[in-house]
Amino acid sequence: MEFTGTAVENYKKPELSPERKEFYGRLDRKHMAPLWEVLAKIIPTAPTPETVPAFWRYDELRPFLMEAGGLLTATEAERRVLVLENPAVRGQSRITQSLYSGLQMILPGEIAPCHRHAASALRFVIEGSGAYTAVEGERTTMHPGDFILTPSWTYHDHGNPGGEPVVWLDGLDVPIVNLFDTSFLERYPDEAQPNTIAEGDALMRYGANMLPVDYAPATSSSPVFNYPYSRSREALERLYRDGPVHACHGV
Ligand code: 1HN
Repeated sequence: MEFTGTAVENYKKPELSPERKEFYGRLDRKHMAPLWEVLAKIIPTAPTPETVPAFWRYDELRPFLMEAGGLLTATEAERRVLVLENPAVRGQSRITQSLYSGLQMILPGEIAPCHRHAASALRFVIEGSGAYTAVEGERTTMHPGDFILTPSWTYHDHGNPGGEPVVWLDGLDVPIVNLFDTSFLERYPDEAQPNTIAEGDALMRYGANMLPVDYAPATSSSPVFNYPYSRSREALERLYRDGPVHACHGV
């Protein structure tokens, strides 16, 4: 798309005479403002992103995460997460204008209690195995590289019955949901939800190139909520071997 930007680019704010200034002052007291004073700012001739490129090194962040592990439990914190804040919008709990992100850790024996919220989450497992995320009655064990979804308004909790810390990257659409003033959360009455569905059920039922004959989706969310790295990796390696490999994107 090309920004020809004729109308607004040529737009100049009208002179600020004492008479006008006085008028704007009276508007201000009635919670009004003249558009011609802000038009160029609220609708520029080309996108002017507020957030900036930034880079977090896991090596540098990891010790802080471990320190947080010694300071408070996952239950106390509800979620033990260090939020990645874009340097240009500190304090707004966002990594880009539209996305929240953070590094979460769960230690052996811990439970991050069950809740659901309007925001949707995705997770990339970074380190450790043996912890699980449970979504709507089904657990999935986390391994590095796994991609896990918890769609909007699905009950989810995390637990670590294993022997090592497990760390993952969370991504949520919180800033988008907040933009519409529609963010809310509900806690499950117990710390963990009952484990009612066998592990791996969703992947077999909906992710094996088949669907149940009477399948009628209740929501627009994917019923598959774990994309195990072992499978993704196998597919990527095979595609890489067989080609074609895109010069830019690889496979
Ligand atoms: C949340 O529910 C999780 O379930 C992680 O692991 C991060 C950030 C904001 C709001 C809810 C989780 C979150 C969150």
